[in-house]
Amino acid sequence: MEVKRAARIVGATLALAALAAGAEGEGMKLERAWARATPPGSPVAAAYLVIDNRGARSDRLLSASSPRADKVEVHATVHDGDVARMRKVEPLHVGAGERVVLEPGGMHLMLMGLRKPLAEGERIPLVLEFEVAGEQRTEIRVFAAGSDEAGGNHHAHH
Ligand SMILES: [Cu+2]
Repeated sequence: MEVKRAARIVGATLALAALAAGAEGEGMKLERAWARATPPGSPVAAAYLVIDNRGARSDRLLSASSPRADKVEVHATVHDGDVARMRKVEPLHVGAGERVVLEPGGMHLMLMGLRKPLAEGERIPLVLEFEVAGEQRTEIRVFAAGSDEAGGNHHAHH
């Protein structure tokens, strides 16, 4: 009796673990990663994307990297009177079912120590390392300087 009950509990636990693993594997979606072209000599660029956690567990972005930059940080834009300042966000929390939108005027990825300028039409590899979802890869599409994602003009916060 006890053994049977234990077996049922183990079975249920394994089924749950399998469900969770499936959800983790497909849970984290990186969408619409983009950036603006940078002028020659610019050491930094901001990049934007949507992080959509469709998994059942909340997650944290532990690190970000790109072969085109020495380092990639998550920044928030904080308004201090008329001055917009940037603050490092570490780690970035992405709750279960939450969509975190990085967009001009708000949170962004900061590519620091650019190896060369971002040119319009390029696709820049980007790797995000999550605590639960693990390594997720995407590409940053580079639009003309002064563009928003739709290609129109937009006030830049940098
Ligand atoms: Cu920044």
